[in-house]
Amino acid sequence: MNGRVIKIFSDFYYVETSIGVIEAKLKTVLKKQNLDVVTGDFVELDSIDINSKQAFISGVVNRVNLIKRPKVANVSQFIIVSALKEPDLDYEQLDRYIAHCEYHKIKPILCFNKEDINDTEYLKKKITEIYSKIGYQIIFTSALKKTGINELEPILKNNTSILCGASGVGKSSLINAILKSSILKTLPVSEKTKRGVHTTRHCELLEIDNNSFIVDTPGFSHLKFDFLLPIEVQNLFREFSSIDKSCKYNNCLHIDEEGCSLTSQIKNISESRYLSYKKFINEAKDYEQKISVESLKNESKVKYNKNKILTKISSKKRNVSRKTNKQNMYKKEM
Ligand SMILES: Nc1nc2c(ncn2[C@@H]2O[C@H](COP(=O)(O)OP(=O)(O)OP(=O)(O)O)[C@@H](O)[C@H]2O)c(=O)[nH]1
Ligand SMILES: [Mg+2]
Ligand SMILES: [Zn+2]
Repeated sequence: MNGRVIKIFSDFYYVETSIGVIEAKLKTVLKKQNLDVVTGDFVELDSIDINSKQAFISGVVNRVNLIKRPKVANVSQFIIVSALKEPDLDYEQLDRYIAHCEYHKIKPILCFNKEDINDTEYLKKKITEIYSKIGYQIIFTSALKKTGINELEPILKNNTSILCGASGVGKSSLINAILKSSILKTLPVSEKTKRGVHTTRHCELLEIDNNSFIVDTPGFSHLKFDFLLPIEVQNLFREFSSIDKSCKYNNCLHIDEEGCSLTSQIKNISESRYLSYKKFINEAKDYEQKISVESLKNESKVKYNKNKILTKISSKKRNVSRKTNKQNMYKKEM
């Protein structure tokens, strides 16, 4: 029998199957292989006890993808949730989430919640201008007044969607509205700041229907771009592809290089997006610096050979080896 892991609790894997949720443990062979089974994995079950609904996991189907934090496999899209207000919309944080989706090549849907709060019309217009223009799908919702939920439902159909976004934007409230239950705990923003923690802490696949799942997350705290080279950052911003084509330089960051085509194209890039871009470039520059320092250090590091310590001397200072000497002599004779 096949199924899908919907949550993990210590050694127990809860697997959704055609006969309901089965409580499974890993078969010893899998443990020996050191195979990591994560939430969202499709698995094969063995030795199923129909009465007690217990079984063993005997195999894991190859994953389409794996999100590291929270650990979820086979994700089809991210729903990036922001609040229009309370807390205020944070464009940089939103761009971080979007850029991460681009990096992982997973589709993002931008959901702006709390549209019931007064005076959000201007913001909605601005958001549409920035993000619709570059091809992102946008929806406005209110988990409180249950508006926009009917727009969200078809997007979630037949998908495994992860909800992400800062604490207090209403991710758990939205899921409760979608599932028409109060399954997830929510907390007023003021209470959250007092406690300084997310209300949502665990990771579970919630079933909307047979083939549609949604995952609540406590947001991602570490989203810096300190693992990329500066030149790679523009791949995470769709609107830069046109600049990249028109710029005469090959390795241009399009920041302040003289003669860069950015100045003629700047109207195509929104101010807040460009600010985020420059910020991420700086993070990537820190990374570039770090790896260049490390490679310098490695150059003169001691080396071990058959338990003997060899100190590596830079090639310029090293004497020419006897072998090379002989070869050179041979060359001369030729
Ligand atoms: N006015 C209004 N308030 C909302 C809406 N959605 C959620 N809230 C409120 O915002 C607060 C935070 O909601 P949660 O659903 O706990 O937020 P969360 O994103 O799950 O937060 P974490 O679990 O901490 O990451 C609660 O007080 C909700 O009642 C909405 O559409 N409108
Ligand atoms: Mg929550
Ligand atoms: Zn350029």
